[in-house]
Amino acid sequence: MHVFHQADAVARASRHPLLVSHRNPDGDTLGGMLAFGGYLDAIGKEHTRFCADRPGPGYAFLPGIERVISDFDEAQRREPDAVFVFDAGDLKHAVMEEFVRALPTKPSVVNFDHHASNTRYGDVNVLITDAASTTEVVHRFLSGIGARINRDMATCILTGLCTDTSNFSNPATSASALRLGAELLAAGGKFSDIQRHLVKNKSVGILRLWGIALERLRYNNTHQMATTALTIKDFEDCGVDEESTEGISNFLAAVLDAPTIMVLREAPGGLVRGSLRTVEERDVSKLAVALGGGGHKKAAGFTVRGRLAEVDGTWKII
Ligand SMILES: [Mn+2]
Repeated sequence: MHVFHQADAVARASRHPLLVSHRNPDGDTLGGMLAFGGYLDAIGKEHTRFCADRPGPGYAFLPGIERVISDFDEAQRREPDAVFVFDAGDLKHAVMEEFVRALPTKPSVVNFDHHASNTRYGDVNVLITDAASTTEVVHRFLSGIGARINRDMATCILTGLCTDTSNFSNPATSASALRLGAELLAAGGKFSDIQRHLVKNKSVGILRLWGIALERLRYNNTHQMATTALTIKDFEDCGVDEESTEGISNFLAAVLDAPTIMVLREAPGGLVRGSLRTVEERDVSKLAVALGGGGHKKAAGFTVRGRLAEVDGTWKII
């Protein structure tokens, strides 16, 4: 049986599926979960939508987002007997490892993803690494089983595509991504809503933070890498939280003439997060994996212990 039909069989056989987005959710993991949820609604399958972290207010426009819960106990009370995970390279990323193990129902796990570093942790793995987004994977699944895609599902799928292609501008923008974008617009996907809520949404504080990041940009000839760094003090000075760095690396990748870009930022709890982008035939996921992270060839990230310090004009993790 084709993997699409295996995944569908798990959904149809399940009494109560649990759909899961990864933590620090983005438009792709949420869009994938919500589009799949739309399909379950269409076949009359009661289900739960879960994300360990509350989706940011910017995602409130996504149809069905109001049904997403973040309470583990509540999710457990609904006794899910199948778990569908979207856009997470491993169960840890979805904060589901222990949760799934602890469920008395011993659920089947279905994994929808497009990350090359995916560990194939599911009982069914719908893993398509040439897809631009997990929502493209979900779309291929829905098309493959002959499901109808309504307007709301089209908006959710388009949101993931926009997120992971940086609005059809980064190297993930494949021919199939552009074709799918056109198809979703024709199906009623609300592209202008997505742009308004996820792009044209930066406050003065956020752009001041970006200003600091731009001022600190340095180029290393040996590694052919542009690097910048943001500290917790920078977030405080600009009156924004650490999450506000989302988008800086994508913005730099869209406009900066450098083969590789690394944005380092301090996070609460003595952590430093690194965000890597490349526009060339390099594989930044290898560097990210070496540092305990993961991602795609062209966009990857990692988290390490430490803090940032400027030493002789360059930023170091100490
Ligand atoms: Mn993705």
